[in-house]
Amino acid sequence: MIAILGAGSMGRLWAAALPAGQVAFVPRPGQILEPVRYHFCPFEGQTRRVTVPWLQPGQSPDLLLVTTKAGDTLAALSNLLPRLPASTPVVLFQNGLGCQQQVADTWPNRPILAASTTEGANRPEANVTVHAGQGETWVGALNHPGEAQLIPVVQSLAHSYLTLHAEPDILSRLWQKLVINAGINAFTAILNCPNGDILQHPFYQQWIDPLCREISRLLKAAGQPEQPTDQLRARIEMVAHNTATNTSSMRADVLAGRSTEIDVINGYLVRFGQQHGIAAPVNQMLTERVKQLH
Ligand code: KPL
Repeated sequence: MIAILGAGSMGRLWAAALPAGQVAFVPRPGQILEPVRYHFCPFEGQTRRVTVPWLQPGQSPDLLLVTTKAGDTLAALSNLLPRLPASTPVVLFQNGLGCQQQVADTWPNRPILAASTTEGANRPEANVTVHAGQGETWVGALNHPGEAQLIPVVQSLAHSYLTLHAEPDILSRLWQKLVINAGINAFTAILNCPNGDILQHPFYQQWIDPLCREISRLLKAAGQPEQPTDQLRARIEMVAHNTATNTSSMRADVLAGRSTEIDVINGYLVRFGQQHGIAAPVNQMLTERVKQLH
């Protein structure tokens, strides 16, 4: 049994992609225990109905996928983990950086792993989940106990129809994704436009090079492969171009009146810079501007 903590778009995508009967959502305290029912629109093929039960008291999953928002993760796990065996592997699907290290530091003896995914899913209506973009998922260990669990975890997730890889350097993957999100998400939220539209906007054109210069210095300080400003900009723009009509997760959060993940994206880069004596005023400015939208 695979338990999923977080019944948002990503949690519902995995619940639909794994074999029926092998998945359950983890209820929040006090939650009504009616199964979760929704229509699932796969990337290709026909819409189908999915029913996912809740994990019952006393049931012990073989694996826990955590698909909560970064800001909710530590509190949700603090509630749940005391009730799970210390050997249950935990796979974190959060965006950005910061939250994963917090979890690994809080539970150093549990097998903690992280996933970085390019799968896209959204919920145009409460009971509809759309697999909007077909991608790939990389899973890697964040701590020593996680390393021993990497292959069994990947094998059990490989029963889904999604494409999965074991990643020996998951931190690098997370940094690479952070760079893309740091260069797209805040701009789309501030400018209130789809990903591709930022490219022509004077605000984006004014700040993208200074932003990439900051990110380039921060990557170096993080021990990541050095990437010059123009290469970073080219990568960001390629993704913005390939996802031109998408509403970014951050813009979607702002439009829905939810809090955004700015603190684990550009906000993380600001804090990382402070720890390493690197000024990050453009990341700071983007963080502040997005927070004003909350
Ligand atoms: O990951 C994304 C997000 O919206 O969070 C991008 C790559 C920007 C695609 O929309």
